[in-house]
Amino acid sequence: METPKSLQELTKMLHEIFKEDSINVEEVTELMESYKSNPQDWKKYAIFDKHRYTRNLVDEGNGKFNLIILCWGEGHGSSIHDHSDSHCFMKMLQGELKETQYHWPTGEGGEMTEKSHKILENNSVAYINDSIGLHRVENVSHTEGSISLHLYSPPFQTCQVFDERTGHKTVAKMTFWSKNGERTPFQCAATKENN
Ligand code: CSS
Ligand code: FE2
Repeated sequence: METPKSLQELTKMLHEIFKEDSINVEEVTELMESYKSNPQDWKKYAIFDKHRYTRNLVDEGNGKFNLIILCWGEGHGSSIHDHSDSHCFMKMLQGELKETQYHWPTGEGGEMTEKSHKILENNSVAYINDSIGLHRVENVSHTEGSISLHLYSPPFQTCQVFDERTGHKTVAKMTFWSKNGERTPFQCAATKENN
C-alpha cells in the first residue's frame, strides 16, 4: 500500500479500507503508522483546554468510523473506560501518552487489576477493543502537551467508565470540543463530559 503523505491522504485511504465489511486490524495499524505526523496537517484541530483533554472531530468516515484528534494538556488523563464494542486505534501525533490496560471487573467489587502499561511514542499506533480489556490514557508529562489521532469503528457516543477502587461502572456521554476545526456550540454542563 502507498504511504499517505498527509492526514488528508490518510483519511482518504481509510475511507477506501472501511468500504469493506470486515476490517483487518493489522492493515489499519500499519497504514496509520506509515503516516508521519506533520503539524501543518492537523494544527487546526489541535484545540487544547486548560482543564480536561479535548475531543476534536476530524472526519465522520462515511458513517463507518470517527477520526478524532485528542489534545491532552500536562497531567490530563481519561477515566478507565471501555470502547462500546468498537475498534479503537490510537496514533500519536505529538509527545507521548501512557496507556494502562485493566482487566474487566469481576463484579465482586474491589480494586481493578492492571493488565499492562506502556508509553506510546510519537508516531506509534496502539489498538484496543473490549475483548482485550479496558484502559486509561494519560499525559504524564509536566512540561508538554500530547496529541493523538483516534479511529473508532463503528462510531460511538457513549462508553462505560469504571471506578478503579471498586470496579463500579457508569455510562459517560462523549462530546466534541470542535468539529472540522470549529469550536462546537456550548452545551448544558450536565451532558458535557469526557469519559
Ligand atoms: N476513549 C477516549 C480516549 S482514550 S482511547 C475518548 O475517545 O475520549
Ligand atoms: Fe480509550
